Amino acid sequence: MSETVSQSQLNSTLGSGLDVDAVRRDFPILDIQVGKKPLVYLDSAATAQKPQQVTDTIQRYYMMQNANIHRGVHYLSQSATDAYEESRRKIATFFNAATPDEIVFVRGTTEAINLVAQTWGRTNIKKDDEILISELEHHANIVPWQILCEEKGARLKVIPIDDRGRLKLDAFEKLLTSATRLLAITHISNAIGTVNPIREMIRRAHALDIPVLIDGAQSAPHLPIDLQALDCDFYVCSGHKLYGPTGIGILYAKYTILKSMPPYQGGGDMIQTVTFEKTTYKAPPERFEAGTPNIAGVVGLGAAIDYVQNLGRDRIARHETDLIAYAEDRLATVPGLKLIGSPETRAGALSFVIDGAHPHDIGTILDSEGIAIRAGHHCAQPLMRRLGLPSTARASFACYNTHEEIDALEKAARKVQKLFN
Ligand code: 7TS
Repeated sequence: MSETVSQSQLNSTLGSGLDVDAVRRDFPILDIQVGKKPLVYLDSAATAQKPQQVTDTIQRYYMMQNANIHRGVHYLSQSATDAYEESRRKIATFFNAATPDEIVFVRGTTEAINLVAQTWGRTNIKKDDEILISELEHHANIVPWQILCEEKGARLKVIPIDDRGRLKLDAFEKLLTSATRLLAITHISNAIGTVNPIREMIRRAHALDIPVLIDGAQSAPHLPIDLQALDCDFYVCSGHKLYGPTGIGILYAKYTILKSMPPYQGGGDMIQTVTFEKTTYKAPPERFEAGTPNIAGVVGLGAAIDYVQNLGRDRIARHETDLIAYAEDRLATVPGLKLIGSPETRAGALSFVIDGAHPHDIGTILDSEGIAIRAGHHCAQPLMRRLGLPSTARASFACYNTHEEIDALEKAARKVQKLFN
């Protein structure tokens, strides 16, 4: 590597203000070897690794605090309830929700979207209504709406993308009509990394009184999110992509909307009174949290939020922007390698193909070098079809990745190219 490149790498890392060596020490898994190679983890869009602060918190919860919440008068139950509700408050502050009551705990992005479709959607969507999504969506933001549309006789409309992988905003304008009842759109494409101009899109939808759901699965880990400034009606994300545990996620909705929504699941903890004749429900968020929730997951997610806040979301975003730009530059020099899409703003992930090599072969060869990427359709089959590709190889980035890891990716991609050409 030339000295100039090393210097610019150094500058950019210093420029982000993130001490990546220190960050990496918080993630013990990054020290494992794959075969005899050090692990290079470039699959954080699928799930991020967890810092020790999170795993310690979960362990401490089970060792010192474990009890069921919202029911016991005993010490442990109160302690667990306090920890659970403290996480809700932290998360509300982190995303700048108006109140913690706007935060509903769910299993993840997928469950959050299904919840909205099955409660708000079943109440508000009628025959011939339209739900507007985009060609960039993950299946989790397609299929729940399809199920709802089938049930109601409503129609799913799709904002197309251009060849650079950007939404066509002129088409978007035309697709917003008096029949549109909801805009449900991803903030960042998990497959190709496009960052959508959601603030402007929300503004335009609201000008026609159309509510907006933002799929934040890929944006919550990479961008500072201010829900009140964004003014979206729903925002959904998964804890496990945000350095938290699996099986916990967040549904945010404006309180007036949550209050208008019927329950999702019935059971314990979501009721006020039950008789065989009639049951009355608690107010949100409890109304949507039937049964014993993932208490340890909520507490662990709170620790993940603390962790991200301590590192600084702006610092993480600057570091990742550097990494993506560096990866784009380096990969572009590999003969026969094609980056998929070229949006002005990309975050979190990038996809590529290599002439003559199937993406699964790329994934396997990279794995033999200790490099973890994802190969496949990334749960975005309609996007793959639009791109004319069955699948891609995707590298995705997090606060703990380094320029050296991208050098390793470039080197391995060159090896693939040579093997197949
Ligand atoms: N929406 C987007 C944009 C996503 O990237 C994902 C997960 C989901 C929804 C669903 O999230 P879940 O936590 O409920 O599963 N994306 C990926 C991915 O890109 N690779 O594995 C999971």
